[in-house]
Amino acid sequence: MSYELKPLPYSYNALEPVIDAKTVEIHYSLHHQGYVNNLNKALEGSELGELCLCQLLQKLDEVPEAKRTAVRNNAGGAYNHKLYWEEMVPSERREPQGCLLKAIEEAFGSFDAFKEAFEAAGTSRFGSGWVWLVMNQEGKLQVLSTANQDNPISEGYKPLLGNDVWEHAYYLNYQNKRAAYLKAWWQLVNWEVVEARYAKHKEALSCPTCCSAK
Ligand code: MN3
Repeated sequence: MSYELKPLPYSYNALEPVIDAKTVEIHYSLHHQGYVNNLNKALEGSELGELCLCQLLQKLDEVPEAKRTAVRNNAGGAYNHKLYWEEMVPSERREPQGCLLKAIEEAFGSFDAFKEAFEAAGTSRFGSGWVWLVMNQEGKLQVLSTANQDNPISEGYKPLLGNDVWEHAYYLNYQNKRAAYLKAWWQLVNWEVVEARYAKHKEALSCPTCCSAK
């Protein structure tokens, strides 16, 4: 069994003007596809390939040492980008509502304060990585960032929203202005998707959205 790249849920130019079509095309068809290909290569002939991406990332310590780094990087890359494409799409609403909004206000004081914390964590991530809104094991919300293609799920958190702060995500348009990309990116977030993730994780507090992640 092998992992597959799911079709992008919109056209390459659907995220313009915040993210240009060329960036989306390269990001999806070369970077994301590359992680999927390299994961399949790393797991060739291994039973681990039966696991969904999220299970794989939760069981990194069970991956044979010789393959662990390749699996960590490429299963992470495959899963992170899947979450990323799915949580963006033009939608009418630019703010969370309901239970998620309440939880954000409880954790950060306000939606604006949350955005500030998220942007600050993304800006200060040194080198390549991701910034996340996660749910911790007590069901509370936190902002954190991870290096490279690490996903918070490997540390017991549930990812609700993640922004890619690798230069490949923004460099054509924003060059070295990562903070400007992080600020503009709010225009793309589909809060309905984030709310659905939150509801699912809240309900299950165990293995979440992930099992459809192949
Ligand atoms: Mn990327």
